Amino acid sequence: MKYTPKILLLVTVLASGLLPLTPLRAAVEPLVSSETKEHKDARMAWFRDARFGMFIHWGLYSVPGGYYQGKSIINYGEWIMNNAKIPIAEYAAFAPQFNPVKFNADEWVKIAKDAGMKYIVITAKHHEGFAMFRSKASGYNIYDATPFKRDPLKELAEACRKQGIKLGFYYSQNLDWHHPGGAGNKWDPAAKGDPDKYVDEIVIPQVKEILTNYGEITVIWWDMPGDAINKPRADRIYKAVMECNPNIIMNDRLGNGYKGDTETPEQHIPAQGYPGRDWETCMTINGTWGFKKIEKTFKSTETLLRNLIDIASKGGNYLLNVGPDAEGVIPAGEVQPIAEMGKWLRVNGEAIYGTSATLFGEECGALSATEKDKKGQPAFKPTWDWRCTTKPGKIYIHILKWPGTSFTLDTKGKLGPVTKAYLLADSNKPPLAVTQDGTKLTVTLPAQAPDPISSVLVLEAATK
Ligand code: FHN
Repeated sequence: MKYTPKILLLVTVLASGLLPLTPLRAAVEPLVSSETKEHKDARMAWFRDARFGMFIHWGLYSVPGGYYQGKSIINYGEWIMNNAKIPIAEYAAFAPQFNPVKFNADEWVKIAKDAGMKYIVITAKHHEGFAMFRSKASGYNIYDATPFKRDPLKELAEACRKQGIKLGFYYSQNLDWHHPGGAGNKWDPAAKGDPDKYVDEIVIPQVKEILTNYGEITVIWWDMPGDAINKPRADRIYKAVMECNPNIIMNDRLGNGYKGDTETPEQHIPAQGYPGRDWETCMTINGTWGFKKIEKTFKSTETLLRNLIDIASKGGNYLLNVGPDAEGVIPAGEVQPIAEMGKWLRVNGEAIYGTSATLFGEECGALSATEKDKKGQPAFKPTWDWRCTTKPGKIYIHILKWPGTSFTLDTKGKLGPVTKAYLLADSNKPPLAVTQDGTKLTVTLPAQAPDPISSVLVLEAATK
């Protein structure tokens, strides 16, 4: 067995009889080592309340929009430089063509707000290496290298502040196919360089720029960690972030053992969430993160709402992506379903925002006896009858499949006597008849569901 410093530390910590988990995290993330639970809870409070955010993938890739030399390139639009192995100089020639004159930060933020989203995370720099902000560290940025001559992140920060939306930045710290020393570009020799120089002269200065020039930035969203972000480099990046904003929420993708504050399942909803950890499922509305002209199929409002409800019922957040085009317009096919989500949330938001996870869990589905998942484990088969979220004194039953005139639930002894039951969508909220026989609870419902996708039944009761 090879005794790495981490294993030696673990052995020392266990042998010394100290609590292993906190010091271990502390050793990896030294600058938050002294954080108390109270401090962490206060730091995470807005995120836990938010439940729904907008991810924005916007970069130079919106110019080709998925096409290169007249051919449609498969896979995600923001990966076109890599998928088509476009040389650095040729790709950089998209910059003079990038003039998103229809970009309107107030409109983008309004779209998010009307959808019921509470925060935005936007790509400040994706793997292509192009900064979507005015950067002194690299001239390869939207202000200096395009005819646009504006800083969209500045405008977005201002609009978010005006409209009361939190703002976070995505930053690709490892993959950078443009700057020498960045990881991932094996097709153009011009990408060769010193990774330390790349981290010290591009990543750290740019991270400092985005965390200090735009007012309060609440999230730093790393992506695609890899070997190039070794321990000393990860430590230097982390230190820079903490110096700029020790209260920032950081995801789990910095690399080299940094667990961050949030788990980030991508394009899927974990069967049971992550009990004991904050988490956020990020997902596309269509088949790409960055804009692609060919993408015309979008998830339905029903699918997206069901996902949001499912995620909230497992204690997580939904970070739903939009990919604006080269003119700065969010495709209508993405705006329409999220606007519908907003309508539903205006009636039923009480059962999503600031809620905690289900009291039960079995309603989400079960492991299949026969089917296996990609890892060869029994596949999780979701069921879609109902979901549950809670707040002190209230249990919200999100009824996805209307059961007719009565809803029956085995409370498993997890709630006390129900003092009132009503439908959230019912403006007068007349009480519904309830019977409780041991752990069997029955609520009389109207024959028709108030909402075709999900209707929320509120039970007022103490939870055990
Ligand atoms: O490679 C990226 C991808 O382009 C996109 O940014 C997603 C969002 O989570 N993250 C990476 C893949 O995991």
